[in-house]
Amino acid sequence: MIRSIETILVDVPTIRPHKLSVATMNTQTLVLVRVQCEDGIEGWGEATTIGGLNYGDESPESVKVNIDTHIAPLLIGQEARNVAATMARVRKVIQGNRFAKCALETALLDAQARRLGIPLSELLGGRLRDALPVAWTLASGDTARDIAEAESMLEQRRHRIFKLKIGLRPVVDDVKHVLAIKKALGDAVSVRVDVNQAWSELDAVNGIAALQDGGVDLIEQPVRAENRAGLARLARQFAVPVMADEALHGPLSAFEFAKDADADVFAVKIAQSGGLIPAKQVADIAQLAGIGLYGGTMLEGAVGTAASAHVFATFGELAFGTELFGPLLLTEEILVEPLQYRDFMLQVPTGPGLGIQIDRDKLATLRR
Ligand code: MUC
Ligand code: MG
Repeated sequence: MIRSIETILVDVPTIRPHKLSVATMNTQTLVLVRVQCEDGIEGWGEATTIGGLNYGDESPESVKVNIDTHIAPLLIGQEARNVAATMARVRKVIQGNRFAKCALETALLDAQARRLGIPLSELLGGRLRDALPVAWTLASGDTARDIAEAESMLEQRRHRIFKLKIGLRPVVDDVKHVLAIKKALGDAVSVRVDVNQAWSELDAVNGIAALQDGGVDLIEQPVRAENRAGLARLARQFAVPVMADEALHGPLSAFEFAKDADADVFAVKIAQSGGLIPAKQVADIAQLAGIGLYGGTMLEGAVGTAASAHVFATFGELAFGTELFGPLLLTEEILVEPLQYRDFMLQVPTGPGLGIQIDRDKLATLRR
C-alpha cells in the first residue's frame, strides 16, 4: 500500500549560464518525488521544467502544489503494486500536468521494480542496450567558448555529438556561429541545432538551407510547436532531418505527426510524454511510422535522467542517440554513486529499480 508521497524542491546552480531562445538558466530546480510504501519499499521520481514557465505550461512549483494538493490524496492507501491501475485512475481524473504525472509514475515504477529486484528497464519490456550515446549542448552564447568546451568534451571522450542552441539572434548571425563551430570541430563530429520554436517558416527556410550546406545534421523544432503543417513542409523540403520536440505532448500528438510523417525524427521526453509508459508509446508510434528516434531531456537531474535512460534502453531504434547529460550541467551531485559517463556513452544503471541511491545528507542541505 502507498503510505506517503513527499515532494521536494531542490535548486541547483548550473556549471555555466545555459542560454536557450526561451530562457537563460543559471539554476535548475528539481522536483523530487518520494513514494513510501507499507512494505518498506520506496521509489523516487523527478520533474524539471526549463526557466520556470518559459518552456512549457508547468513550473516546479505547480508540479509540487498539484501533486501535494490534488494527486497524492488519490494515491495514498492504494495498492502500490498496481502501478498501471493507479496511473490509469490518475490520468482519468487529473487533466494536463504531464510532468507531475511523469514524476509520480517514475516513483511508482521505481518502487515496483525494486520490489521485484529487477532494473526498471526490465519492467518496461526489457533493455536492448546497456549504454546510450549522449550529446552535449553548447549554449554559453559565445562561439569561442563553445568551441573550447566541445574540444574539452572530445578530449575527455565524453561527447562527440553537439547540439547548439540558437534562435535568439538574427538568422545570419546564428548560422555564422554554428558553421564556425562545425568547421572547428570537423567531420567526425555531429553538430545539430535546436531553435526552440524561435523561427518563422521563412527564417527556417533560409536558416536550414545554410545549415544543411554547412554539414549540420539535425534541425530541432525550428518553428512554433503549433505549426505542424510548417514543420511538415520543412521536413519535406530539406534532406537534413527535421525533428519535432516541443510539438510532441505524448502519444496523441505523436500519432498526429506520424499519420502524415510530419517530422523526420521525434525527440522523446518522458516528462513531455506524460510518463514512462506514454514515452514508450510515442517511441512505438515513431518506429511503426518509420520516424527516427532521439532520447530527449528536460535537463533533469540524476533521477529523471536515470528514468529516461531505462526507457530509452528499451527502444529498438535510436539512430540519433540521446542528450541525457542533465546531471553534468549541475554543480551538485545528489547520488551516492554518480551516473557513469564513459566513451561518449551513458551507462544504463543495472541495479534494481532506477539503480541509483539518493544521498540523503546532500539532499537535506540542498532542499528549498
Ligand atoms: C530542449 O528543447 O531540447 C535539452 C537540451 C538542452 O540543452 O535543452 C533541452 C531542451
Ligand atoms: Mg529541444
